[in-house]
Amino acid sequence: MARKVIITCAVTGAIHTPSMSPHLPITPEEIAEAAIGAAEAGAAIVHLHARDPKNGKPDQSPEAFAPFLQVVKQRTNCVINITTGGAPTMLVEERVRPAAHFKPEVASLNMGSMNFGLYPMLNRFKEFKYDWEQPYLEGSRDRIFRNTFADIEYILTTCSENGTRFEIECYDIGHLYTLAHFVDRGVIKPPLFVQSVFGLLGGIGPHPEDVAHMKRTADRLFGNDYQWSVLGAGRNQLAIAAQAAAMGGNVRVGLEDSLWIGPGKLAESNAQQVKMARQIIEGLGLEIATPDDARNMLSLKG
Ligand code: KMH
Ligand code: ZN
Repeated sequence: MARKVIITCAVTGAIHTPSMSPHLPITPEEIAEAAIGAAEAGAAIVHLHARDPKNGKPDQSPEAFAPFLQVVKQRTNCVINITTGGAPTMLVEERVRPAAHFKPEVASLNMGSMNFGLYPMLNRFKEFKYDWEQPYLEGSRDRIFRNTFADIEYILTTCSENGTRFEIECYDIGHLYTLAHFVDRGVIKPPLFVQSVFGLLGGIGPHPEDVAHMKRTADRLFGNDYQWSVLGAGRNQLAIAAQAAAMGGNVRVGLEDSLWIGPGKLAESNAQQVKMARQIIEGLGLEIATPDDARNMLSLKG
């Protein structure tokens, strides 16, 4: 039987801003439609952020999530994954609110503090529709995405009480060691779902050697107790997905991570990227995981 590969689709995020692409989902209706389209195209998990529909600014209030969560749950069987990363401008108490409120099967968990370089996008995007966009991107020249040990533990304990498990976002090798520390202390239990992130300024690069090193290190630290997934930022998205799928990994795509479908070509939907990831996976002779496969593989509460 072919190995099953989980596709996660991160449909909007908090990195890209509305002026960068007309296809970035902003309103609850757009976010719901994007998540449903991604699920229909083969995503087993949808990773969700919310935005203020007036201007597209990241919004972690449970009220901002409620309208699209309801629709996605009604219309799909896919695993709901709520961000606890929010935006790099937010403090942890604000970031954890929607996951604490809705108690999803999965929430993201960022494994370390880092510089989070959004500002290279300023070189490409010169004109902005909303006032908040330029200062938000510019501010990342001197901003830390804060995830202290105490912050991580706070998210872990708050969400674990509800049976929520984690998409553990590791942006560098050190984050794997931080995860091993929490495993040793029994604060997080296997099976782990390690989402390694490549190609963000401030984190590990997108070179094939970086991908291989991340996998080797995670294999050494976690053995068979984890599922490995990858996320390549921007133009690296599909190349890294292909490499990782061939190496035994799962893949994440979506407009949160890349606005593109090819060189200089904007993706017109999240589903378009999911279809591309699916083609790569099936082209390798592998199968895509259904939402229930993903629930089994990750021991989710269902
Ligand atoms: N934007 C991704 C690089 C989160 O939501 O917790 C990481 C992310 C963070 O998805
Ligand atoms: Zn996210």
